[in-house]
Parts: sequence; structure tokens; C-alpha cells
Amino acid sequence: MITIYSEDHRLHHGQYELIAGGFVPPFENPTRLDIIISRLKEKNFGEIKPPNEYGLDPILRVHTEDFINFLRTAYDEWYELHGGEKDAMPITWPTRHLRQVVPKGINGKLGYYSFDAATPITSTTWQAITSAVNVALTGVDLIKEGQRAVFSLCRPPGHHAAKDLYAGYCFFNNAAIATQAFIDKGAERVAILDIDYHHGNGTQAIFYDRSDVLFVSLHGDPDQEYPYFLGYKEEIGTGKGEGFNKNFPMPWGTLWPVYKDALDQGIDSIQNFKPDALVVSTGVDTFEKDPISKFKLKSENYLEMGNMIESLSLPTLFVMEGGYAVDEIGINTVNLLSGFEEA
Ligand code: Q9C
Ligand code: ZN
Repeated sequence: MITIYSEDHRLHHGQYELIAGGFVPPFENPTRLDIIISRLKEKNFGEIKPPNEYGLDPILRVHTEDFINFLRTAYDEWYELHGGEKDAMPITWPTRHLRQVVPKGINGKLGYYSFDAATPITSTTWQAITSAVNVALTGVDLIKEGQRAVFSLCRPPGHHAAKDLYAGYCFFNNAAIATQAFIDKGAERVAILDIDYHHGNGTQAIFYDRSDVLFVSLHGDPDQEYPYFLGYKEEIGTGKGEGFNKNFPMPWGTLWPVYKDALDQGIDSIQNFKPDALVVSTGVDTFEKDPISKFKLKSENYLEMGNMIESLSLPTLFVMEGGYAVDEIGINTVNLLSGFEEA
């Protein structure tokens, strides 16, 4: 399987995220991809290629122009107000009983366009997030050219980002942009299987009223787990999209047998949808030793997971999302891809 990868991911490296009442160095950091790349090489997994350049047009198919412009200029506006010592971070959000206005100043805009304080914007975040999109889109093109499967190894991740909202370490929704690109290049239907530990709230929101994209997500129950305010079972889509959104929330402590049963059901619904392509939002934060997550999957379970995904016999684009147990992130990610290849 070909991997698409750009060193530009390093340009997003925040100083802090807020977690459990304190600021700590971000769990989402460049080391994650270093470990995955070294495992891919160790296993001789396949060619590693740089991305092509696609510009902003494919991003505009998913995100709003004002949001894109905000992300492009946010750090400079922050710098003007606060100087360069700290990364740009919101601390106030337009929740209930407040207005959804776009304030002119950067502090207000950071709150308007985000929903957490885990997602710092640095002076070079923009270069990293546009390169991550290029990594995802290059995967789409390789599949259009006939590859059965491609691994788009991007960071920062994307599935928490909605059309005009960032958070959860995510800015542009790489998987959603890739999905829309498949459709714009001729696919009638595309399925997204989101196996990151956290609910893909951004991806769900982007495609919620659409019947040409089936979104299936397996994740920690939002009653307990981030992002808390989306990802419940009863969210099935709206309007024409009714029936094309499927959530499988599972409790803390979930082990492989329960997870596998949900994955079987998710795979069945993808099969019935008869898509032209599959995008896998690939998180390995379901791993038992993940430092911020509470499922209990083991390294060998990812082999079986890849095997099960392959059984759909679909052109498949793996787009990297989360996974923070850096010691095993390479083993688990490459197990997933090997399970697919060796099926
Ligand atoms: N205790 C991804 O995996 N912090 N994002 C949650 C909950 C944010 C995870 C804290 C987690 C975001 C792509
Ligand atoms: Zn996650």
C-alpha cells in the first residue's frame, strides 16, 4: 500500500493543551508520525510519496470561506495583540444565552470558530493544515488512478472540525474533504467509517443532511467522553440524510468482542449502502494504553480490524486521525493496514 506523507506536519507543534484542569504539552504532536513512519519502513510496508498541491478549492467544498480566512490570519492577529510568546487559544465560547456573532477582535473570533482549549494555533499551523489536506487529496487521486487502497498519513487530524468550527486537535476535516473530492470526481456514493476513539462530530455535521455520504462512527459514549455534545445513537441524519448517519457509542472499558460486534454492524450498513469508495477515519486511540482514552483494544485486534474492513472489497482511503500511545502507535497503525493488505 502506498503511503502519502509530508514533513510539513512538523509545522504544527503547539506548546500546550488544556486537559483535566491544567496545561500540558499537546498529546497531538509530531513524534506520532515519526513513530508511524519508522514502523512503515521497518516493515517494508510500501512506497512513501509526497503529496501534490491542490490549493484552496477542495477545502472550500467543505469549509466556509470566512472560516478558512480566519485560520489563515488567526496567528498574525493574535501576535499583534499578545505577541509571540504563547500560541493562539480561545477561552470564551458563544454557548446558550449568548449570540452567534463574529466579533472583530481575535479573542472573540477564536471562541466563535472553536469549541475547546485543546487546539492551539501556532505561527506555522496554516502550512501544516493545508499540507494535511494535500496528503488526503493525493490519496483520492491515487485511488482514482486504480490503487485499491492508500494510506494518507496526515496530521493534524481532522474529524472534529466542522464547516466553520475547529477543536479536538483538528482544523480542516481531511477525511471530509477527501470524501467530497471523491464525489466531485465522479463517485455517486461514499461511505466514511470513523474508527477513532472519539466521535467524529465534524464529519457527522458536514454530511448530516446528505444521502450520498454514509457516516458510520464507533466511539466512546458522549455521555462520558469527548466531544460530549454529539455522537449519540439517536442521531440518524436529517431530511434527505435521514438513515445515512450511524453512531455506535460504547462505554469506557470496551473490549474487542463488543467493539467487533459494533464494527460488524457498521460494515453491514456500509455494504448495504453500496458505495463507490470508502474513507476510513483512522484513529488508534482505542488502544488499551492510550493516555487520553478508555477503550481496551490490544495491538493484535487492529490486524483483525483491517481484515474486516477489507471484506467490503471497496477502494479504500485510510486518513490518519488520532492515537496518542506513541510507543505503540506505529505497531497499531501498521497492524491495521497489514490486516487489510493480508486479508
Ligand atoms: N478528557 C482526536 O483524537 N481532549 N482528538 C479531550 C477529554 C481533546 C481528540 C479531553 C481530545 C481530542 C483526533
Ligand atoms: Zn480521537
